[in-house]
Amino acid sequence: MVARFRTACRPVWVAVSLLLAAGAAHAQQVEVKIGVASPLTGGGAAYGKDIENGVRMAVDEANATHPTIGGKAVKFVVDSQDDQSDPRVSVQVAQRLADDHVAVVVGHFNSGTTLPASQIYAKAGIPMITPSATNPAITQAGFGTVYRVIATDSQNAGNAGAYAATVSKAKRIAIIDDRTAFGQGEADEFAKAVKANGGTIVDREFTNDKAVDFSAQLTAIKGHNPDLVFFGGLDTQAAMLVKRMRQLGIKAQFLAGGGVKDANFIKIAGDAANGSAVWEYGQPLSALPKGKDFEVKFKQKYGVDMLAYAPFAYDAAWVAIKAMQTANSVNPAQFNAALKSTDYQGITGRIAFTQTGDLKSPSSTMYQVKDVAWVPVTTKTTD
Ligand code: ABU
Repeated sequence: MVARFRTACRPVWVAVSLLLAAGAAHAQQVEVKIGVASPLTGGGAAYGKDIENGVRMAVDEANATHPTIGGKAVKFVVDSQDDQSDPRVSVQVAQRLADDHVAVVVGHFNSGTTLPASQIYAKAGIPMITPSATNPAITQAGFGTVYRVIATDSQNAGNAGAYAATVSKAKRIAIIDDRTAFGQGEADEFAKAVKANGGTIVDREFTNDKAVDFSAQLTAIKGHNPDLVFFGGLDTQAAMLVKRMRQLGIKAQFLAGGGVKDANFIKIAGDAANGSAVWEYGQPLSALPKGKDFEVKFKQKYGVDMLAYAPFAYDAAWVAIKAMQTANSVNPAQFNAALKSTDYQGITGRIAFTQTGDLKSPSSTMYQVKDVAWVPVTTKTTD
């Protein structure tokens, strides 16, 4: 009788045991928040979504491996916040992410939002990895928690300035910038490099990042008869600017820095896009072993083409996850040391940090529009 009872009950006990085991494992699973801070509304929203998508892709891949850290099952969760590209909002967002106890933040997109937000993360002891904010000052504060997986504007716009003064042999260079921390900063770095390479700047103008009419500045620039015009600012304004240049009969070479090399620029500038040149951070994805695969996977997952900084955001998220795994801890105070000694082969290339959190071997590439497409011209890597 007893034997019959035990036999009949065995499947039930097995099922109960499995449920209890699953419940215990589930109870032990730790949720680790990965903060993402970028513009999800306003003019920079496409960039912000691109960054968020890059992070989500890394997080989904990491979760699919059923990671264990510190002896506990871990589930990474994205905590995405909209900073609206506004430095004041970025401070509120940073405080919200700190209050949410995120382990790390990937962001912000803009240099102008990253600069104030980085102070809040540093105070909270939360590592921050920007995939896109390139003003050199971001890492110069020496917080010890701030990282950047992309070249700076002293490297990228510096290359642009050296190119303009030497390779392009422009004799009369004019500059216009959008007065943001990024645009003005990169125009400053460009100007510095032009002068260091013996070039001549004949005019420097500025606008703001909301402007849609550049007639006044371009009329002034035209009066100086430049053979090259550099713009410090982002894709949409760059496109409107080059369009207006051609309407006003300015035949000078158009050159820009980062944040311009994308489909949006070509779409808005139309025929005026042809011949435009930019220096953009990193190596061409087509030249990187896993670059093409990333682009395809991104399109399959989200149904849209990646814009510009998704691969950097994806790499930033993986760098953070790997640091937690190396330190065997999701506590920022513990894994920040592992972040400092990162040596990771990402989609965008090798990621290893200097003392201040910048890339040890940053690259940047010049592209030019030919037949309605961006074509890589040359890549420079600093070792
Ligand atoms: N570096 C490209 C644009 C983002 C920023 O630095 O503001």
